[in-house]
Amino acid sequence: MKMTFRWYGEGDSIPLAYIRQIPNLSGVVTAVYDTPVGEVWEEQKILRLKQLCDDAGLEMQVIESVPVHEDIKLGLPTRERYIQNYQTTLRALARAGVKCVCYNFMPVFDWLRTNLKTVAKDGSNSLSYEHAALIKLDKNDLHLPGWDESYSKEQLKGLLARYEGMTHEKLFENLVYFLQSILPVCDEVGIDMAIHPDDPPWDMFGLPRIITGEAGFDRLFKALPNAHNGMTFCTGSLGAGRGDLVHLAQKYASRIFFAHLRQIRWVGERDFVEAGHFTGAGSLDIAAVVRALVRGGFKGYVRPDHGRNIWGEDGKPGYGLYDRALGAAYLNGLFEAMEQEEV
Ligand SMILES: [Mn+2]
Repeated sequence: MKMTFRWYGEGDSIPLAYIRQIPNLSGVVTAVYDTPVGEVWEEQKILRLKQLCDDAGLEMQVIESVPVHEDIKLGLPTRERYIQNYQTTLRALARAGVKCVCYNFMPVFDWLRTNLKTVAKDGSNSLSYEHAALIKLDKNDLHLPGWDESYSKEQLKGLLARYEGMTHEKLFENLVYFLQSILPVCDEVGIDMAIHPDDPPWDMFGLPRIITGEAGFDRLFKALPNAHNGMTFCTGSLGAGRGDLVHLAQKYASRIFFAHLRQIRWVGERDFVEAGHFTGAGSLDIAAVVRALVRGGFKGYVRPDHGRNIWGEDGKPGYGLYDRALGAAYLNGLFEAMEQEEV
C-alpha cells in the first residue's frame, strides 16, 4: 500500500510542506487544473507540478483526474480528436513518472451533494446528500453546492439536449470504445486506468450512470480484460449504493489500483452524511474493507477521501487538512495491523 493525499496544485491552500508531515505519506494525488476538458495537458505544466512534488519529497504517481470530454461519452465523431488528446496527455504523464490515472464516465454531472456543511453534534461539518431535495431541482438551471458551474445555462441546456435518448447500453459502448483506444497507450507507457464509480451510484436527472456497482464492473472487466483496465475503489460511492464492500474488495483485488477510503452514515434509503473515517463513526466497516484489501494482496495507492471540517478549519468541502490527516493516520494503523496479521 502506498498512502497518498489529494493536493489541488498551487491553488490549494494546504502547502505540500504540511502534507509531507503526515506519517507514512508516499506522495500526492493531483492534476493540471487550468486546462479545458479535452485539451492536451502541456508537458511544462505537468513537469512544474512534478518539480514541486519532488522538492517537497513527495511522489506524483497518481493523477486524479484526467477528465473525459463529453463528446467521448456521447460517442460523437468529434471524439476522435479528444481521444487523441487524451493519449497525448497520458504519454506526457508517463514521462513524468505517473503510474495511475483516475477518471470517471458520468454524463454531464460529476459527484453530487445537496449540502456541503451539514453540522454534526460535535460541531464538525461535512457533505451530505438528500435524494428528495436533489430530484426537486431543475436540471436545466442547476445551482448545486460545490458543483463547478463551468457551463452557462444555455450550454447546459444544449449539452443535456445532446444526451436525449442516451441509454445505459450506448454509454457503455462509448466507454468501451474510449478504453479500446486508450489501453494500447497504457500498455506502451505502463499507466493503469482506474475508473471511479459514479457518485452517487444511480441515474441522475434522467442521465444514465453505468459504473454503479458489481454488475457494471463485471461487465467492464469482461469486455476489456486488459491488465491496465482497473478501478478506483471508492468506499463512499460504492457504500452509498449499499454495495458489499468486503466482497467487492476481495473480488477485484487485482483490479484495484487506487483506493479512496472514507466513511458515510446512511440516514435514508438514498440519503447519507459523510463522517470521520473511523469505522464506528458511520455505516461502513472500514476496518473490514482494509482487511479484505490486504488479504487480496492489494498493492495500490490509498488516499483518505473526503474529511469533515474540524478544529475551526474552513477548508475546501471534503478536502481540509485536519480530518483527512486523521483519516490517513487511522488508515495507516489499520493497514499496519492487518499486514502484520497476514504475516
Ligand atoms: Mn472517491
